[in-house]
Amino acid sequence: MATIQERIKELEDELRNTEYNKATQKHIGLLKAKLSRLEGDLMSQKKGGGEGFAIPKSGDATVALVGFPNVGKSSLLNDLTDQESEIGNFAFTTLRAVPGTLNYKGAQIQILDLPGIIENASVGSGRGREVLSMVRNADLILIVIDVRVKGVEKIVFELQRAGIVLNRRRKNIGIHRNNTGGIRIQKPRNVNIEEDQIKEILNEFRITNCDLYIRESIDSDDLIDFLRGNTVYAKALYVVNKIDLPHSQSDIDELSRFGKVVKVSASSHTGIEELKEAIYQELELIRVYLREKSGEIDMERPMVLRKGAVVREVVRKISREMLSSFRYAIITGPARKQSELRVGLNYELLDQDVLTIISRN
Ligand SMILES: Nc1nc2c(ncn2[C@@H]2O[C@H](COP(=O)(O)OP(=O)(O)OP(=O)(O)O)[C@@H](O)[C@H]2O)c(=O)[nH]1
Ligand SMILES: [Mg+2]
Repeated sequence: MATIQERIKELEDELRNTEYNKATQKHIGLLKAKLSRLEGDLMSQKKGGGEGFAIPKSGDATVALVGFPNVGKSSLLNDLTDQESEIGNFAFTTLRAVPGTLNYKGAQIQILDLPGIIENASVGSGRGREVLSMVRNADLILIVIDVRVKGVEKIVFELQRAGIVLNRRRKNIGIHRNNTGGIRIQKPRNVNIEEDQIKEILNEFRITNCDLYIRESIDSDDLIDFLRGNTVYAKALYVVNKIDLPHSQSDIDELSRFGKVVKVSASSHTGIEELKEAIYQELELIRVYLREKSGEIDMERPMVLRKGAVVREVVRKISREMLSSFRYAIITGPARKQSELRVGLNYELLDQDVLTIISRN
């Protein structure tokens, strides 16, 4: 009997050789489901080894540099942070994770330089599994590309195989497994996937009795990512490096179908400020300033939070006692129309809000 690896290889070959169109759409969905399930089996066989490089997260957010070897990841780390990571004109110069800190607009952003990944990284090639387990925990992924080298879809594919889905969001799907009763599906009318295909995919994951609740429009990839479990949905920026070298503009244009593209040259330091700004934007961080009792505002050291954060998070960061004695907060700031806003703990903050916290004592 073929080993799991051999079956994975066969499926990959078939996937590669199947052109995507209306007629093959369903078949491709099924191939992907099979592949995903087999990879799950392979991962659980190979316990251990996927532990990462034990770099603790630090700062306000973590960004991982991912790409083929020799594309300039370490050069970029050195440009973005005060850290020095070794640079070499050959593959696999970097052999472990090297962290650095980017200070930008008051935020401290941890940047992780990682060893290059190659095809089959997700199933163990190179230090692939360690690298990918670091990537899983990042808040943003920079896919670094050498402007002369094609094949970014291979990187995206390896990430997906490792359960890291880029620039898509988790869909609202629920499942309740039963012991009998077959498969029951509830779905809205506009779902981009037919009932028999859903059943085939469920079967592939060895689910024969369940209630499946699909609460919005999904495609087969969404369903597979859901059933696979442990999928992380990450944001990614595509960083095209070495644009100082001769290249084809149309190759760069093609990349925009994957996501936002930033062009840089690490060695001649071009595009680096734009990259910092793009990282900051993509992380959706907001800065909140605190007004002290004296009335002074510390403009140098904002508190950096995620977009959507509420007053409670600020208060909690200050101290637990503050949280229990909290009465209300006063907000002012460039994003506010009213001059002074009196709010409670669940009020959402905006970038550059100035907060005065009023406590009971
Ligand atoms: N021309 C040019 N060369 C660059 C640029 N950035 C990096 N390089 C060169 O590309 C080679 C690889 O750079 P690294 O930063 O070591 O690449 P890496 O992606 O970290 O490589 P690995 O650690 O092996 O995965 C070195 O010779 C760099 O000097 C650039 O913007 N332009
Ligand atoms: Mg390197």
